[in-house]
Amino acid sequence: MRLYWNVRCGSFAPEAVAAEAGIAYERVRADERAAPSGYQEMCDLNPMAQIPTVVLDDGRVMTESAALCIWFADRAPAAGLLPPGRSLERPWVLRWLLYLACEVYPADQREADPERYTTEPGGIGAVRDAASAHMDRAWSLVETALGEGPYLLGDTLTVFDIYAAMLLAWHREPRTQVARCPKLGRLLDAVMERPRIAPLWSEYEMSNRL
Ligand SMILES: N[C@@H](CCC(=O)N[C@@H](CS)C(=O)NCC(=O)O)C(=O)O
Repeated sequence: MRLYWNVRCGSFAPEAVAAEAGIAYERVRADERAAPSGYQEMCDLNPMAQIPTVVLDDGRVMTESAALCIWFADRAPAAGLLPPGRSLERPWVLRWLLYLACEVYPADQREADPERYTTEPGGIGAVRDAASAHMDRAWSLVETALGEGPYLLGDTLTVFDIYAAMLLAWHREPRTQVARCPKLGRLLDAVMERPRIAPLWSEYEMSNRL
């Protein structure tokens, strides 16, 4: 299996899940400037030209960060990163993971690159403002799902926590956000300090705004 990654990109979550689960694979950096050959290779394989891109052992190309997290967690059940099939915790973790993937990640993209989401140059500011407001509401909702913590399931780390920490670190003002949502702040600290995740966290330059 080969995974294309880049700093501050959505490959962080599946890579952190793989690190926690002890899954081995080949890594190729794909950066238009810093690693142009990896970038070109990734674009040739994946018409979406998005990171993460994974090439499976049978040659198929796999995308979608949340799907990769779920798949890696299922491959290593002993790591406990996703509750087992019939437990009620599983749909709970999947619900909030997919909420992040479907609502928060795209809002982050609209906020970061608003010009891609309107054909009206005068509307760029409005796209960014609406994305910021959407994201703030979404994070407040996620905060209400967190209990004693530090993770969604208490002391048990799951794919949700890793994904949430990644998106929080990308926030335009992560410290303002976690001041508003202290349970999310506790989750962020707990994830980035984990011994198997901390080296990836710095390689991905995730702390730039923290
Ligand atoms: N839905 C995809 C989104 C992936 C994505 O947009 N990745 C960004 C990096 S964080 C990217 O490659 N953007 C380049 C582009 O969209 O042109 C996922 O969850 O994996």
